[in-house]
Amino acid sequence: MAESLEIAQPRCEYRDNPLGIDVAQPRLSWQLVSERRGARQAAYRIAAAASASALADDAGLLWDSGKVESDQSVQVPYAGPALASGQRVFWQVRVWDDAGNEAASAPAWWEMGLLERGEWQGQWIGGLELGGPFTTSPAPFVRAEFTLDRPVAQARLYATALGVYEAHINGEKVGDDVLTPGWTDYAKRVQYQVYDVTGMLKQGENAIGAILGDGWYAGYVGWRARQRYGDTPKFLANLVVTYDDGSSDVFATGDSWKTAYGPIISSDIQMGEHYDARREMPGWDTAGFDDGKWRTVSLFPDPGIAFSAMVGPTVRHTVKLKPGTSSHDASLFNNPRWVFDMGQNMVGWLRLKISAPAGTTITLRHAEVLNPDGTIYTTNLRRAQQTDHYTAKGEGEEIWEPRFTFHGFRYVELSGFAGTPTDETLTGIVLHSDMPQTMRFESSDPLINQLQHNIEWGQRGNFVDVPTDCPQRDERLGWTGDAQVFIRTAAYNFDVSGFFTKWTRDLEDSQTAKGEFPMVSPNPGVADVDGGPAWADAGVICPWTIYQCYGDKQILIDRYASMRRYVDFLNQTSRDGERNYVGYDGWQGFGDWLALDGSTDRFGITPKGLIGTAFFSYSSRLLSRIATILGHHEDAARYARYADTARDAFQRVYVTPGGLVAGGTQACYVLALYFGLLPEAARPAAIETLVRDIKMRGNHLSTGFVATPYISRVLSDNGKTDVAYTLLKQTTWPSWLYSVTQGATTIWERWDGWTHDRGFQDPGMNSFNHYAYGAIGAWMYAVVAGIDVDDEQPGYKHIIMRPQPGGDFSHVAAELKGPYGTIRSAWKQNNGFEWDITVPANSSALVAVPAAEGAAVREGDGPADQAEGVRFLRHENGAAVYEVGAGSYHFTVEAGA
Ligand code: RAM
Repeated sequence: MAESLEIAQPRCEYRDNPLGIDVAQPRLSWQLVSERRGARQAAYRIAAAASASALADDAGLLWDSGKVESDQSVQVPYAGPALASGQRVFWQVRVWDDAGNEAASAPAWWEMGLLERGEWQGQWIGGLELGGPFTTSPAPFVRAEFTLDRPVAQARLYATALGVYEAHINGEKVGDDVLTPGWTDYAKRVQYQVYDVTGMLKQGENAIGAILGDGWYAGYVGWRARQRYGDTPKFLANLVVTYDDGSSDVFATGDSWKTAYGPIISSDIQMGEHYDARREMPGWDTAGFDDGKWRTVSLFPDPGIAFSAMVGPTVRHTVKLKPGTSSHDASLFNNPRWVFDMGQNMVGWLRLKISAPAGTTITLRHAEVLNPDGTIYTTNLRRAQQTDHYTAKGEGEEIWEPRFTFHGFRYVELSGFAGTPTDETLTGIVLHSDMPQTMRFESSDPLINQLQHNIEWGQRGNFVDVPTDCPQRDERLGWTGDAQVFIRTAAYNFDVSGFFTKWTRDLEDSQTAKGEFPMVSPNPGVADVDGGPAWADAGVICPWTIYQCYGDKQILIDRYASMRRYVDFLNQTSRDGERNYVGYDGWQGFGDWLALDGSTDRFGITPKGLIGTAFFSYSSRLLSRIATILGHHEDAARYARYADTARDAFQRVYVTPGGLVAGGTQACYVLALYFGLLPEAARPAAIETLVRDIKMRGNHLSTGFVATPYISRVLSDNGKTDVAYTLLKQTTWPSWLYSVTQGATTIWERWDGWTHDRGFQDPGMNSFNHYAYGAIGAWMYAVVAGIDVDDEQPGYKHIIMRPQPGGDFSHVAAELKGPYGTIRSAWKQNNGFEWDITVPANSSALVAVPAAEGAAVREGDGPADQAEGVRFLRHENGAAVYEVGAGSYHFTVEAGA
């Protein structure tokens, strides 16, 4: 393949062959695969057709881009005629590279969803009983039968719920998604799913049904009562059947459907599920089932909200885990309790396999940690029960798992089981939004590798249709601050493009008329409206980060109006650029949340006005850049002015002429430096003061949620990489590795979640799976491994590869599957420095090889500056800097050079 060209990964709207999208001009992307140095795309041609055969014949096309001389291979918008609901488009791209090679992608397709709300037929249906603010009701089953009298060519199920649903056809669950349709602000919008169910239907009698759960709509959300959006779950489905003869029928939910309550006695995301297998209704989802005792469903008026096709991935089972050690506690007479260790703080549930007499109820309680006596510690769950009960039917081996709940846990207590559990009794089922994993980071330090593992698992467990703070206690909310803090790291580890495209829309849905972004989104009315500094700023930072990491301009266009409304709100409620000034009567914010900076409360002692003014300047600065990118030049000037005014206010109010920053915490210096808020002359003193504070604390940080993501970068960007490494490698708290040394398998909410002398921190706020502090990941990948974006050519079109070795690592290897292909950076350091990199075809990189001025840098077996595809630029900050085209390179610098 060496010199040749291949085209891989034809994708549409970030997905492979997406079924059911509602973007009018879907964006198409592909990757060039070539090992030739400098390989670039010279031109492309996209052909799109209404059928696979038309595409193959290249005749009667829907759209032909023609040969376009361009190197754009990511997010090229479809520009053919408007597309209709349900229309499938087959497409293929042909590419010419700069050496005249030519290749085509495999044919791919996308299919449109139901584009107009009016195209949905039928009515919202549900069960007969309502729960109350504190009482659950059983899960309704709904069903209908229908006859197909002609051969079926194609069938699609379009389905959604207010609540959560599991659809069934002819005895089988439709698709492999769970917790559909996901969580949005149900007062404004609901997502729907589309399934190809052609193979599930048969000529003759057919049955369709669904099981409905309370989900986020009617169940407990946050720490408030149930029923945040509505009192009972509701289901709407359209089964569109197209026959061989081209005619079609729609079978929709409505008054011909029947309902009954079955084995799911109660089901709630936070509380857990109770399933009584004796109440199963075998065959309820097959034709011919006797539903004589079922009642006609309840019909509900249409809420008049927007319907949206899925943008991000749905939630699925991704990994199975087997418990390791178990311990047996017979203290309860006749009711032994077994405690199992899953070996991993995970999110999902357990699959139970047992044989027990009818009526035996097995209880599974889930917890993240153990008490010193080996029992499970559940105090930090607050009100969330995360307890499942299974009542056996007594018919031999029974296998069960819950449907409409999830638990955050590592340990599980099994009780009510008379026998002795075996290896087969429990299986951990991990679930989360099924984002492709994109990062691999490995180093010579096992503790750092475990930290990386913990960051990844924190993301798995907390990306369940929305980015949540934690997955276990009675919270599990889309905290905007947490998401903002972690998004940069998240976008390395997994492909979160679709996930955040969806959630930034949620953010806009939850924006107030005044322009405030809330502290949680979706906002089920659990918290005040203005999220405050660093929380509300998610509304600007998150779209910007998706643009940086995926080159997605559309997200900036789509969110632009809401970002403007927000920054205008900041401006209107500021005083001469100062925000959250003394006397401001709005929300002051969460401060540097959970900082251990000497304060005794969780808000930290960093002045809130300082944080507010700093973020006002930062968000205005980002918006000004966004306005420039989108060509809104007047806006760009206006928001740059806001950013300057806030910076001036910051200096006026908080900075002394000698470069001291009021408040004096690490956070004060970190924000001032990272956001560029200091006069140039004051920077060196500020950096020294920050370093002095770190040293004075015995090489510990004192920052909380807000400043921690930036502290290492501030250090390494200002000649203090060694100090950043000292912090990274610190194993006593507060530090990233402290929890690792305590056996953590996810990131803790608090630096001191558990300590030898004090035991557990305040149980009211002590999660062991909170991704926020995992934000160190971005620094490890960008600075330790040396893979970073270039804002001028985002989405890794141009990569900044600038590793800054240190911290006694002898090797570090990272791989990132970016929009152009896999970027690699692997360095070794013992006698000299060796560095292997790969720059994907059709991208390029700035490569900074750590080397003293004048040192001989080699690439392959010759001097680097003479190597093919390598151009020397300059020597700066202890590195020889080159510009390279696509390809794999091997750089070496001799020891002592
Ligand atoms: C807690 C959440 C979250 C944080 C807020 C301020 O309740 O868990 O992490 O952002 O408070």
